[in-house]
Amino acid sequence: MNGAFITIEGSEGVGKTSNVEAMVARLRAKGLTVVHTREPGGTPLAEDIRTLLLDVRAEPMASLTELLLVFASRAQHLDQVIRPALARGDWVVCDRFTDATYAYQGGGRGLDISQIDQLAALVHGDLQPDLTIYLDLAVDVAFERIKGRDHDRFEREQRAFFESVRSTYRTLAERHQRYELIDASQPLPDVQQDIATRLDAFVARFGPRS
Ligand code: Z5A
Repeated sequence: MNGAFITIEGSEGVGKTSNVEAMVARLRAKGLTVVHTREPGGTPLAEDIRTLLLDVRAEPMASLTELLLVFASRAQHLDQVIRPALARGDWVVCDRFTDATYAYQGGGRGLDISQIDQLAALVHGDLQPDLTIYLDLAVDVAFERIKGRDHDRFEREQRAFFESVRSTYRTLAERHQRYELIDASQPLPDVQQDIATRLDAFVARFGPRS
């Protein structure tokens, strides 16, 4: 595989959507072919699974059901989009990947990390992102940013859930060298500049591979 695999992560409301387009545009301006995609979702079938995951319904979803749906969506996305793109030498920018599963299903829901490890090994083996841009923001500030909008099934969770999500992400950021932790409490132009600096350094390091 020749292309780079870049993910953007963070809890709800940290500004992923507000920043990912600028990241993709910056890479394209360098002449790179970039596939911009997201999880859960990224293919029609995987987007249907996303709808199942996000919709609020009367029947509560068991945490294990949630975990399996996340990985079912990911298996489809890898097969149809991510692996073919990387094999072509394209760069992939993905809004969330398996780190979100460690943060939400592991940290938030309290599922056993070894179950997530096993499913990750089954679904993507040793394929890991080359770079992860992690937007870090206090939960209270994130809540304030999203307060006017319709809340999906995850966004209805309580503060303790999101504190656990953030704390898991911060642990991952300490553990993995591929992480770039961005202070998402800065004004948006500063966040974008910070990301651009890290992205440029990564492109210089990773370079176009033959
Ligand atoms: N999920 C999971 O459980 N397990 C998994 O493995 C995966 C996902 C892959 C959907 O993800 C849900 O899936 C997610 C976890 C679960 N649930 N939650 N929560 P998603 O990524 O589609 O959903 P999201 O996290 O809610 O993302 P979002 O709606 O796109 O929010 P965001 O991208 O982080 O924020 P934003 O929309 O860019 O910004 C929010 C507001 O803040 C907006 O008004 C902006 O204008 C404003 N903003 C942004 N940046 C700033 C700054 N710097 N200053 C001030 N205001 C700002």
